[in-house]
Amino acid sequence: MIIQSIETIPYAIAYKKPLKFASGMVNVADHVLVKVTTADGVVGFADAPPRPYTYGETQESIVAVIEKLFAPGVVGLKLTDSARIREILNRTIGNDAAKGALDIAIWDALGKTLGLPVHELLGGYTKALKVSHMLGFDEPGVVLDEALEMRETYGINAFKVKVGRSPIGLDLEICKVLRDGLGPEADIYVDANRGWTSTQALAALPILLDAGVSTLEEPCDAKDALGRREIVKKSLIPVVGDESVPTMGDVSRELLSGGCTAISIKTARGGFSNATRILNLCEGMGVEVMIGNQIDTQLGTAASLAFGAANKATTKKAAELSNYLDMADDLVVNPLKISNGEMSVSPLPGVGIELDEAKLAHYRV
Ligand code: MUC
Ligand code: MG
Repeated sequence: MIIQSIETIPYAIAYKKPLKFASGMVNVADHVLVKVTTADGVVGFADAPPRPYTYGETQESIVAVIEKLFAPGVVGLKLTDSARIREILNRTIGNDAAKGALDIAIWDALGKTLGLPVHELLGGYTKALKVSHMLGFDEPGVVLDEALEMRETYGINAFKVKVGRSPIGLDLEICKVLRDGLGPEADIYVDANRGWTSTQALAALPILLDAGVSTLEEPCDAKDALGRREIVKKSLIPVVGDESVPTMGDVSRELLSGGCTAISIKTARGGFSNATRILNLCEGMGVEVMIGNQIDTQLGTAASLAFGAANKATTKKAAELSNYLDMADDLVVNPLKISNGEMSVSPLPGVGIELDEAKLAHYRV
């Protein structure tokens, strides 16, 4: 149970197809694999995805913050010393992907030590989640074809559409094309990644409603507080906080100030421990949640799946679990599967992923 060492391994795996969105683009998974080894020889691991355009972290900063600031305090503690570990991590502001991977690696090691899957340790609500697919920027016909192919191949019928371009016409046209092409049953929702101004988002509201869009994520920057309040007041669909709400404090601030009415939970930000706190806060306030994707690898996706399946509130909406499909390769021995629009949890102890050490050696940088 004693944490003996913490290792950070930067690696890079290309994407077959880049994902473009209002705040940036991903064409390579330049992530950090975090390994926690206990005195009993158990190894837990997790993935940290840097998103500099969203949270300011880089591959180098993740390695540095874990090695210089977190590891010296955490090594020597027990896997179950969660309050002590949280105190050490929270002495550093931000760095939520670094904190998240360390937290998940510790949970993975705990699950393996106890011989139990993490989804059971966290609540064990169900064994499978409905999957939603994220559609990046492209021409309307290309976006529709991708959605139809995802439905045909994997049975997925929930789609998050990236919007946030200026002028807003192309974004809104894509929503209409998707609704016409996918029919009334498909769940279509949008994410502007702060790309629109509040005025643009307000102008988009009736058209989004007309296209049957179910939720509107980060329509403009949450720091535009009055604009966000106005959008929330006028919107007939939930306004979802994502990058504006990485911590519990952010969630309460945004909900209480009227900046959003629903919350995207991402285990990549702060890990299972942070996600559990945010989920409980939202449940207590009667706020809808969804499982988001930080453009995760299979390792990161398995963590989102374990957390989402563990709790009831995270099963209501389809979870964003499919971004890894666009990667040219991955680091796992037992790949994730999507069929009939669902992904099932692994019965293995911990997060349920077996790491391919040969591939890690090949892709490490
Ligand atoms: C999302 O939901 O915003 C894009 C940037 C990031 O950090 O996450 C993604 C997806
Ligand atoms: Mg988002």
